[in-house]
Amino acid sequence: FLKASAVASLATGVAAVAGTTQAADKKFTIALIPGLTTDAFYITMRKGAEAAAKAIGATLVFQGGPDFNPVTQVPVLDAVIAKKPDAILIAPTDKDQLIQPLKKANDAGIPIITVDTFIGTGVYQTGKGDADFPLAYIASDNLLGGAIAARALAKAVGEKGKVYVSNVKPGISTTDQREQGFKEEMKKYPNITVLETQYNDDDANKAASQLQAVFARNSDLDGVFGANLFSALGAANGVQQAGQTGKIRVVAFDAPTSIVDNINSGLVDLAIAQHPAEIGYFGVMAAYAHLTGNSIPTAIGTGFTVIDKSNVTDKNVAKFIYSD
Ligand code: T6T
Repeated sequence: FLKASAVASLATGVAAVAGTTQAADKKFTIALIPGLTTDAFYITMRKGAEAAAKAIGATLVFQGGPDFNPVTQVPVLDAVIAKKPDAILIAPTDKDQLIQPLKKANDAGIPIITVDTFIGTGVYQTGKGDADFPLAYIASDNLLGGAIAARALAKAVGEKGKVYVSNVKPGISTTDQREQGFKEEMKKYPNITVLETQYNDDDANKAASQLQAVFARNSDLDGVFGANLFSALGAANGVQQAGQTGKIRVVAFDAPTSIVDNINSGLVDLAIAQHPAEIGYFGVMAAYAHLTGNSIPTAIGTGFTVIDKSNVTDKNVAKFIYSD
């Protein structure tokens, strides 16, 4: 015979696994703090998060800074913590600088899940280090994305010549890993020289001027890898302004609507679309699972869709173009 208390705990256990106990009587508020609010990548992530929130009857709060910078993101985070949401999903804008600000949220008992970017090493719940407290990291495999970009650019330039990476700034987990994956893969192409990385602070105009400056110093420049949306758009604009469309080849990370025109015109060879809606969706669902007593995986990887001239009109591909 089971004692009454054991029956009660068994019942709780079953309900927790089914994830139904608290769902029925509590409407959760889940905050999503993007890297910046005006980026098509995060606008698309928000849509996925909203869809999940609607499905579980939760309220989604979307609040972020005007640029991709800890200086503007930390005050937003503090304001969100003060509102005591049930969980925070955040794309930390720096691997190190967001550790202490997020620890405050964790100490206040708010579960943290990082989406897109990570803090520390991105390996959570290990019991080691000062940045293992987030419950989960939900994102693209950015090392793999960098390697895909390298292979594509190597092919486009005929496996020889000079290329460089247009990147945001060091310290961002995603773009650091893309560059790392790109450079590792490029070691397989001994006839390709990878020039010094150009950092643009997420400013497409800066990325465009840098392209022209690198070309001025290297008239034999063959290609560029734009490691995120603004780096890629800017580098492509720079190629166009330099009158080098089709001569300096461009491989782009991210897929805003403007990328379609750039692919069709031959300015950009290929775009690696992330699945930001999926990241947002699983972010909210993982938070909900945790809040209703279920265990969740510490890492969830989402996929890529590689878009080029051959498939850009295919609706199963075009659906991965980001929302504006
Ligand atoms: O590439 C995305 C995101 O993955 C990265 O962390 C920051 O830049 C983007 O938001 C694109 O602008």
